[in-house]
Amino acid sequence: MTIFSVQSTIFSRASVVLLSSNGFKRFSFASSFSSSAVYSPPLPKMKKRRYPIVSAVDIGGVTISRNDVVRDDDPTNNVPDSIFSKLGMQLHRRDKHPIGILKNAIYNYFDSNYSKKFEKFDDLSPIVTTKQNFDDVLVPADHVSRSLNDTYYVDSQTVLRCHTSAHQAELLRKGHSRFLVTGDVYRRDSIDSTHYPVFHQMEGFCVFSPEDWNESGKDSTLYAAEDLKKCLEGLARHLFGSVEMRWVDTYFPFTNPSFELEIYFKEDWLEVLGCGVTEQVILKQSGLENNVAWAFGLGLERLAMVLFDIPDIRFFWTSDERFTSQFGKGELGVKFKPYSKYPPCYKDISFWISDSFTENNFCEVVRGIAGDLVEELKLIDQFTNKKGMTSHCYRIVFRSMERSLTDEEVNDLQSKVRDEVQKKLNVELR
Ligand code: FA5
Ligand code: MG
Repeated sequence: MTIFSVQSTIFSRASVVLLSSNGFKRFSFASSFSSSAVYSPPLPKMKKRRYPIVSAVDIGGVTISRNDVVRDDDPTNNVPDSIFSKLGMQLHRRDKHPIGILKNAIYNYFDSNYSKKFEKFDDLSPIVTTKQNFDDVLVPADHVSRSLNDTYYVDSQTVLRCHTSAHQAELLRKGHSRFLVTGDVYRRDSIDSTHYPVFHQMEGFCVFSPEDWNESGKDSTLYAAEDLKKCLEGLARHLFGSVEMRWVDTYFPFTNPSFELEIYFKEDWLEVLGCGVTEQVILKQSGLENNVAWAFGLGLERLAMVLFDIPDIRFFWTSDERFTSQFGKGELGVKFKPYSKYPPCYKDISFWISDSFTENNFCEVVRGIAGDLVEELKLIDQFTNKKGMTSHCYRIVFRSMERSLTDEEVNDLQSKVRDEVQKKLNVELR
């Protein structure tokens, strides 16, 4: 995990604004938007693995079939069946699921503190245009998040949204000025207990008019930034009571200034949200040039992990009753009781990488084979020999959350991983 973060945090943190006692023990997570790293060239399309899956899903009354999303004939398409199978699951719309319970608790906070002035959207389609996902929110043409390595493309102009910010501009244009958008978002990412290729975000957006800040005597940006922090600190207290948290300065293309909120969880700082004062250009595009606004994007799994004490992000996708039966509609204070932890099984794999090798591609190959049986994937050693060849050694941790894995099963998974990395990633096993 740490290895992956090193790459994707090159630029991000300028300073820790509000430090609590453990302030210097930092641990950061890969996150595509708070990154200014540049685009890497598209990779050749990988052959899809067949899954026994449903052929169509219904999202907000629109039917989406597998062929709409997984296209073997389009070289830009990089959506595997394992991802298609997550479309339409809508965990955030299930009142007894931790993600749905959390969404409703956040709704309650906004309803009671802002007298129901925030409009709520939770069934907007996750299939959006590159204009919505990137251009409308000022993501630069060379930003890393646009690459095929980071984002799932349906075709060259259509993606699975990688953040709920994809809906900001459209809702503003339609005249909405205070809203919450909840939805599933998709990212090619690393594998560990706090990252999953599908997760849920809630976007918040709030537009102010001159009369709002004039009275305060403050400059509009400062007014919005202070209001934003007050709102989110209040939300954190509403959800957690007292919890150790800190603000970190960061960068997003769509906000300035920009911040992240981190919560101390399981002896580390966990980034739970990004936010900031909206770039004026975005407001101007919707005819709101005399206004100022703030926006935030919450990572719902991360907040739910802290709230319900859920140790691994894969739990959200299990249908094991020992998990699902522990949560009930409106029950916020519940702490998850783990039903025995099954033993992990470690397997190492070493290979000479090629120029086109990326860790996200490797993660996707492993997930394609092992699904949720893979808990973590870590680079444990790397070196370059005299001929200039670079070797990577990864440790794969296999563990089921539901049962003990047999040696045979794990050996079989590992042998498939060895076969497929050679075929798909153009690497040479050592
Ligand atoms: C964004 O997605 C911005 N759109 C947030 C934003 C909105 C900023 C509006 C400003 C204004 P970021 O990439 O940092 O930012 O993701 C936001 C949150 O999603 C993170 O803080 C984290 O809680 C969660 N998150 C990111 N990647 C993953 C992942 N792979 N698995 C689970 N949660 C994740
Ligand atoms: Mg982030």
